[in-house]
Amino acid sequence: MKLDLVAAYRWMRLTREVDEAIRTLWLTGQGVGGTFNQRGHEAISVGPALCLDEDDVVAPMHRDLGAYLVRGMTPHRLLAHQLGRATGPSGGRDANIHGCGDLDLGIIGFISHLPQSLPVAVGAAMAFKLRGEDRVAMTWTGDGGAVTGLFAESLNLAALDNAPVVIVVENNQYAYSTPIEQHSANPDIAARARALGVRAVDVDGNDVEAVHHASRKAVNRARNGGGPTVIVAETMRMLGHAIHDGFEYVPQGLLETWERRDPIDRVLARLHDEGVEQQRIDRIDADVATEIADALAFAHDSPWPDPATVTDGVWAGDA
Ligand SMILES: Cc1ncc(C[n+]2csc(CCOP(=O)(O)OP(=O)(O)O)c2C)c(N)n1
Ligand SMILES: [Mg+2]
Repeated sequence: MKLDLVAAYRWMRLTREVDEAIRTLWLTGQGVGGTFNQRGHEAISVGPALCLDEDDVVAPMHRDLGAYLVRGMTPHRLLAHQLGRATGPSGGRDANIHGCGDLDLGIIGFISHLPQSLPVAVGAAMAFKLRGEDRVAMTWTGDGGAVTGLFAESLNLAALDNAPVVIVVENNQYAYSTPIEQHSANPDIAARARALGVRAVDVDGNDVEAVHHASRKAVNRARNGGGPTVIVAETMRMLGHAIHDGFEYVPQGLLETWERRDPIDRVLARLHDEGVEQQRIDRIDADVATEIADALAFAHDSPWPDPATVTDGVWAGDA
């Protein structure tokens, strides 16, 4: 199925604006949680998530806000989460993207220890296969995550089991302050995946059509018994690792090069090529702005968690 470019643009714009709202909350001293921005990753999170069916699951990472939104987590809940309010997905127990999940939406909360979401997604896919369910698991990991032992173990198991899982590697050139050439002896992540027995493709991670097309093929293949695929999506982390990081270590020229490949500018150019009127785009932008304003008001008006609920969801400890 061909990507609906207008819909993709809307999700990508919403992703960027929610991300900007989270950034502003922190910069104005209101956000209470860690703040990991995803600027530059809009195509990588939205494109693959748009390929999934309702019963599929995602296990996103910290720069995949678009996947949360596409799966149905509203900006209202995401911003309430960032303010630590009871109406957020963790009920105020956490206030950043770590642990931000909702199994009713098929979102496995992001696991902070990298790349632990990967074996969990592989395990979910193995369970779907074992139970004969027509479901696919999708997860995201970074270039840094891809040099861990767990990456190799997870891919090996996924390949052995022919598990219906799609693994998107967000190669954003850095793991914290370490550039890929300093953490990977062989920076060809797709080649490393293939060496482990998993089909792998490289895509331009700032081109939502390319990412979507590769993901669509991978999801169809997984659903039809064809097993796992790794999609290595090339992009750039356009801000610091987290908001406290001034990323002075990134050469300015590199950021300028990638700024010219901005995924939202790219999709806008495609929309113009396709003859979509500017008025229609302006309307989408205005709707997104209204949605963000509503979400912020909702988040600020939401209650703090009730201290009496502090042990809810705690499964171990003194009886
Ligand atoms: C096991 C483990 N070690 C260290 C960290 C701290 N940490 C969080 S993100 C990160 C860098 C991850 O880089 P990458 O996988 O490339 O993802 P990116 O942040 O670039 O999207 C590190 C070292 C962690 N979360 N888990
Ligand atoms: Mg990285």
